[in-house]
Amino acid sequence: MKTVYSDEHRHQDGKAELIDGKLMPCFEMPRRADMILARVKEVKLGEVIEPDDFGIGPVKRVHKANFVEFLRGAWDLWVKQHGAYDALPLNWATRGMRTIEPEAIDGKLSHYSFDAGTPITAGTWRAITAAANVALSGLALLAKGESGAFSLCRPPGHHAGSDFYGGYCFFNNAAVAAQAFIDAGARRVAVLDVDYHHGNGTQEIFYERSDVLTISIHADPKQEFPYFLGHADEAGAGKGTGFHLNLPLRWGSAWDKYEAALAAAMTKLIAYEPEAVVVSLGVDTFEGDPISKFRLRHEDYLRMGQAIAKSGKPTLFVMEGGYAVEALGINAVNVLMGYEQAVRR
Ligand code: FKS
Ligand code: ZN
Repeated sequence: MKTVYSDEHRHQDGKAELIDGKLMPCFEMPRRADMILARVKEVKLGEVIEPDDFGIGPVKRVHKANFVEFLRGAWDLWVKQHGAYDALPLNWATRGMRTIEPEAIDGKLSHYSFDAGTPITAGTWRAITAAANVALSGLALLAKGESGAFSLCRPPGHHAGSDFYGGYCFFNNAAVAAQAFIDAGARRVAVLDVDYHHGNGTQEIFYERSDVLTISIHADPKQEFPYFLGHADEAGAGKGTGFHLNLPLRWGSAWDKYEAALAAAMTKLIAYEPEAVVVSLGVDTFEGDPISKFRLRHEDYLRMGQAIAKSGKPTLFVMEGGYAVEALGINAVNVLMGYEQAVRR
């Protein structure tokens, strides 16, 4: 399997996030991608290629223009107001307040975000546009006939919605790729999100559509971030009714529970008969993950890849989360190797 990778991800290198009541060094760091790339090379997974530049057009197919322009200009506005250090929001609109976009940059950060863990830095724009290109270039490999491709995106994307960022995510790389499949003529695409956290952004973007089936297996939002979406009764709306599936699992879940959820996801996915599959690949389901509470082990990721291969459809793996940095390469690449073993059989 080929990997698409760009060094541009290094430009997203935030100093700190607010987590568990403390300002801590960012868990979402450049070294994550280094570890995964090193493992790709170590096991000789396949060629590593640079992305092409697709411009901002495909990003604007899933994100609103005002949101994209906010991200493009946010750092400069912040520096003018405060100086050249990372931008973090501090408060949010709640019930009974209004959603008018403020003029001041601090208010704009609050307006477009949903957490204080996602710093906008000097290099954020460079890194997020490159990550979208990495996703789109993976799709181009499938269009050329590959049965699988790996887009080693960083920063991740699945929490980013049509006009909001958060959870370390700015542009929804997987959603950009799924939409590009549709725009290239696919009638049905499925997005399967196996990150530990609910893919709230992906859900929001495609919630009222039947041409993109979205499925997320994740920690129950009653217990876990992002808390306010991801419950089992969210099944799509309007034309999209029946085309979204959430499979929340309780803290402490190990492979037995996970396997059952993944089997249910694959049954739904296969019945949909998509022309292609996009996997939001997070490996923060690992037992050693520092911010998560599932208990998957190294070998479970091989099984995960094998189960995903059952669709028989061209599959694009888009990197999302995973914070047990030393184990990240093994876990992410195990999914890809499990997939390849099953496809070749
Ligand atoms: C829990 C605090 C949680 C934010 C967690 C963000 C997770 C991001 C991710 C992504 F794939 F997007 F990177 N703080 N006490 O792993 O879902
Ligand atoms: Zn996650």
